Amino acid sequence: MTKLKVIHVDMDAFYASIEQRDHAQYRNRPIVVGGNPNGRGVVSTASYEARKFGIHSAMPCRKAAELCPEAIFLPVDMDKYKEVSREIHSIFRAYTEIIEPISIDEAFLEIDNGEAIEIGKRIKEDICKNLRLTASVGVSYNKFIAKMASDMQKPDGLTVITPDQARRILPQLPIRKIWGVGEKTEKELNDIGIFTVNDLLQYDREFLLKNWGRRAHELLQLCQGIDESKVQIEQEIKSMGEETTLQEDTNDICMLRKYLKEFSTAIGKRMSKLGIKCYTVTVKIKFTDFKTITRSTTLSRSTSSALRIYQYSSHILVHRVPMNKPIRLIGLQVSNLVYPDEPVQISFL
Ligand code: TTP
Ligand code: MG
Repeated sequence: MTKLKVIHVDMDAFYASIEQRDHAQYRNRPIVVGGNPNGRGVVSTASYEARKFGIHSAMPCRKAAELCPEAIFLPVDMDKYKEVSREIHSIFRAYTEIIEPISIDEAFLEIDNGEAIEIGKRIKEDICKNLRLTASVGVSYNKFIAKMASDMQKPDGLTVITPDQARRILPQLPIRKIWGVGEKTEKELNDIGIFTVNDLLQYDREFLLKNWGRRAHELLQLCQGIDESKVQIEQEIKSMGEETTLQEDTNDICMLRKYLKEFSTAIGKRMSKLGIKCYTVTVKIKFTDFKTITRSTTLSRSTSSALRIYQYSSHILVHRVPMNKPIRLIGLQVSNLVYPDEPVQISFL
């Protein structure tokens, strides 16, 4: 029998809940954390009371203030939220060492003793009792389904999904719910008539594989509830990266730079969420003849800035990648990572 061994924990309205916990006057009120109603900032998160007005993360604060004039805007207090994040991790460590942090308020845990459901419950209780906060927890047989589960009964939910249940739930889901399907992929799939997971499963598989290659394979796996990725403990995250096989082999610098920009934005966002910075930026290129090269730059100061990562990678592309044959794949990776609590590393440059 497939074991339920993965737990996904995601705190509810994390920054806003901490502020409501620490200031009684904000409880049951629409709270927006990030920026201010007149400033140019965007919403980091909003309390569930504020979400009823349609306010959500990444929305301009000005718009949030229009939607809910009585909303209370609070500045981001990152040091405090990081401290709470550390406290949550020490609760996790009471149950397992296999913890993969995904962001400041989200992590996967692997439980091998067959008690994942019980441990999921206890983690929620510990968080509630010790930190006076709520978490939504998903328990399942792999990471993808566990993450889907934790999202199903937010806030304060505990959702268990067995393989049988996954097989029943998945086909009805909009394709956007599948890991890795963002706005762009959703549109591409919609354009060929795929709106739900079932649509994809019923689609001409050969066509998908021929046109989308590995991406289609991965998508088909997830749509069938298959995800073999491991819960990766923190120390093992030594780098992060993005890459893509191009629709057509090319030497078009503008297009290649556009990919680097996209990758930098995604990587920068992920690093910021984890509070990680990097020293090394690497561009990977596979040419039309499958010859692969990597070219790296090591910075004198660590960064998590998408713009800086883009500038360095773009410089590598323009000055250090020969353009004598078309390029088939482009990738960007950051490594030499610095974690939030580590003393600042002395650069070897
Ligand atoms: P999320 O877990 O995405 O959001 P949340 O915890 O506020 O709400 P939910 O109950 O839906 O999980 O993100 C965790 C924190 O990360 C969030 O409280 C604020 C921060 N964050 C940003 O600063 N910007 C963003 O765009 C997002 C999505 C999150
Ligand atoms: Mg959350």
